[in-house]
This record gives sequence, structure tokens and C-alpha cells, in this order.
Amino acid sequence: MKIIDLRSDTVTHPTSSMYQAMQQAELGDDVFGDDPTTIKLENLAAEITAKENGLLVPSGTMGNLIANLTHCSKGNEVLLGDRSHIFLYEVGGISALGGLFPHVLPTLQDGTMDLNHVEESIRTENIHFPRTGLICLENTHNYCGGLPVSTDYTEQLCELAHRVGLKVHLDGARIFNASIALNVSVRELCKSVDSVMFCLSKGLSAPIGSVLCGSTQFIEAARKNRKMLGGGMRQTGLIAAAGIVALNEMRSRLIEDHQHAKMIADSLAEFNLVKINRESVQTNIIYFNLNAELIEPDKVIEAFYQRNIRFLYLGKSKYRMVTHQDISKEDVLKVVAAVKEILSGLTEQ
Ligand code: TLP
Repeated sequence: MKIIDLRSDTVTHPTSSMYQAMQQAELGDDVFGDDPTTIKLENLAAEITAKENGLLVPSGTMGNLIANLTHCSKGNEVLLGDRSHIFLYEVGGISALGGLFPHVLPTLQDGTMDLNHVEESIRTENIHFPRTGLICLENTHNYCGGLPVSTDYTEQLCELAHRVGLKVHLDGARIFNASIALNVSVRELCKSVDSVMFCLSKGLSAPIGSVLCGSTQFIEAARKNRKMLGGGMRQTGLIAAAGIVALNEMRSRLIEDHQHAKMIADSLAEFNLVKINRESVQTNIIYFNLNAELIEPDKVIEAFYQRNIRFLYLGKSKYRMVTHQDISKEDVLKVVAAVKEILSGLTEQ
């Protein structure tokens, strides 16, 4: 019986053409800088994001950390949203390993930070103050329901930063979902930021890896930081080969994941006991709340588990489902049927 795994789009398995590409990949040693397949992937990533160069990294978390380490010096302050992945879910790495000081601003409902607030928060020269080193943005914004952030906002933020000599790093783990949802190229969404990290291993279904892109000088320094963190790997062509397939074959199908997410969100919204903002379901992430005093989270998860459906309970009556390549239309219909059956049962009790 197939497990319908909606915990994350990170659970996707490689496609058969990825396996084939991995088997045929030309390999070298990436620490010596001579793995041809990795070089090909990095060049392709740079071209897609309108940057000079790319760097394959083992994970999105390491990509964001390397970007922060490379843009900043120890003791610098990093401006970022209080619901950003870097702040919430990356183990405080920028402080623990980079000696950086997070200056968190409220993340607005649309995944952005208020631009006036950003401007006011940039430190002036004063003996008491840390130096502001970097501003981080996230697109799509995971915690804000996978909302895509517009090119307009990105450009305004970059204009503000660049005016005072600051850099902007984009956590674009799901930038391809943003591009599809907004009908804007990834190039447009990334062209004004100084660096961008995107993940191959989420909706694009590659088994491992993310790519950090930026100027040649930035990537050179980032490569050294990657080595320092233990992220220098050898026959990375194996990973890169799947990544190239991910970029060439898996981008346009993300629209299906967005449609599937909408179908599930609509089915959840039919029940009064579910709190969901359907408008915020624009990509592949669905967040919803079920009053934990009325329904025990364990029971909800268990009822779906019995029907081979998995998703996450995040605490405080909040749940998350994520659609992806391994979730077919048929699976979505099963989820919709399970939602009806389980939630109607709860309403009747
Ligand atoms: N997000 C994961 C979990 O860590 C929550 C998920 O299942 O959504 N930036 C963003 C916006 C992300 O959502 C993630 C992963 C990362 C960075 C980190 O990527 P990895 O997992 O490759 O380190």
C-alpha cells in the first residue's frame, strides 16, 4: 500500500532519469575542482539565477550558513525575519558557527519585512553598535504558507540595501515554486540579490543538494567556507547529475503540486473546525489549525496514518501538508476523501 507522504517535499525520491544520469555521470574530484558534472551543474545554476557562479552544497542549511559567513565578518549583525527559516530552523548556526548577531524584524503575513523598519534597523556608525553585515530574504516563504514574494519587493529591498553598501542573501530553497506561482522567471526574482541558495532536493526531487550562487569573488570565498564546514565532497558528479536533471526536467511540473495543494486546502476549508487561509495557499505548502482542545493532535495524525497518509503536527494546533512529485492526482483525491471522512466524524461527535 502506497504511503501518501505529505510531511515535506524533501521526501521525494529521484526519478528514473536521475538514476540513469547518475550512472552515466562523468566524475572527478570536486575538492580539486575537476568534477566536470558538478561544474556543469554550477554553471547551469548560475545562468538560471543571473549570477556569475554557483557552488554545490550538501544542504540548504549549509548554503545559507556559508552565505552568511561569506558576506559577513564575526560580530556583524544580520537583519532577518522572525519567521525566516534561517532564524527558526537552522539551529542558530549563524551565531554558533559564524559569531553573527541576528537582528530579527517581524515577518509580515506576506513573508516580507516592512521596508521602513528594515531601513531604520540598519546600524549607523557608532562605537556602541555592531555593524550590519547582511539582510536575508526568503522566497517562497515557508512559515508564511509557502507564499511567493514579488520581484517588486525584492528589488525595493535590494535597492535600499545597496544604497548603504549592504548585501542581500536570498533563501530561495523553493524559488522555482515562486517563479511558477508568480509567472516570473527565476532570473527576474534573483537578479538584484547578491546571493541566492536554492534546493535541488525539495520540489525538484533530486536526492541531495542545494546550490549557492553569486559573484565569482563571492563563490571563491564561499568555496573555502564550505571546506571549513566539512562540506567539501569528492565525486559530487553523482549528486550533480541528478541535480541537472532536476533543473532541466522538473521545474515546469511544479504547477501540478500547486493545483494539488489548492484541492486539499479547499477540502479542509469546508469544515468550520478547520482554520485555514485559502488565499495563502499559492504554492505547494498548506498550513491549517485544528483547535487542540476539541481534537487531540495525536488522534488526528493517527486517523490519517491509518489511511496511509502522513503529514506534520507542528504544535500549537498547527498542521502542515506539502505536495510534491510523488503525490499524484489520485493520491490527492484519497486525501480529500480522508479529510471528509475524518473531519465529518469529528464534527458529529
Ligand atoms: N525546510 C524543511 C524543514 O527544515 C522545515 C521543510 O521540510 O520545509 N530554507 C527553507 C525556506 C526551507 O524550507 C528549508 C528546509 C531550508 C532552507 C533548509 O534546507 P535543508 O533541509 O536542505 O537543509
